[in-house]
Amino acid sequence: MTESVLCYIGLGSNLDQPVQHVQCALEELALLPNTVLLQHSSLYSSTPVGPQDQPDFINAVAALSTRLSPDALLDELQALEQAHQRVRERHWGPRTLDLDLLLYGNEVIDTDRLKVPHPYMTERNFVLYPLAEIAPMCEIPGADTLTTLLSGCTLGSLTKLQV
Ligand code: ROI
Repeated sequence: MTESVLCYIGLGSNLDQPVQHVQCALEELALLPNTVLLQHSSLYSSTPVGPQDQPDFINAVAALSTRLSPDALLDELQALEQAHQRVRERHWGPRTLDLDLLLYGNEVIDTDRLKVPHPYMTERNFVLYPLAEIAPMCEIPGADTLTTLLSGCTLGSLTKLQV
């Protein structure tokens, strides 16, 4: 077991009452072993990146303090996705719940199973804006500051929900 590490998780859902899936997943993250849910962003709706013939997504970002190793945390996240009946029908297609390990402290991880920082996080408005809401000064290893990244990333259709 490692020291406590500050992690950020990206949540996304666009099937079967996505707001409920994301809210429920936030509660489940708070129950993970050796982990504390510190904070989470508002929920946002966003048009899909990738194939457009799918519903809009609900997205959020959560901050965790965890003693789980990166792989153990990934195991827990994948178990939660499975518990939400996640099925991968097609690449970049719709999903009931997606839990992405965005950041694990300031570690850079590049294994077959896990890439941290999450490879696309620096270009996705549905990650950067919720992340900035809870951690405006957060550092992304190997990337520009969040402020700089945001200045190059349009808000587009991203809308904060009042839920
Ligand atoms: N698009 C949006 N807006 N939000 C997501 O969470 C999301 N997740 C994905 C793909 C299909 C790439 N597009 C997305 O995995």
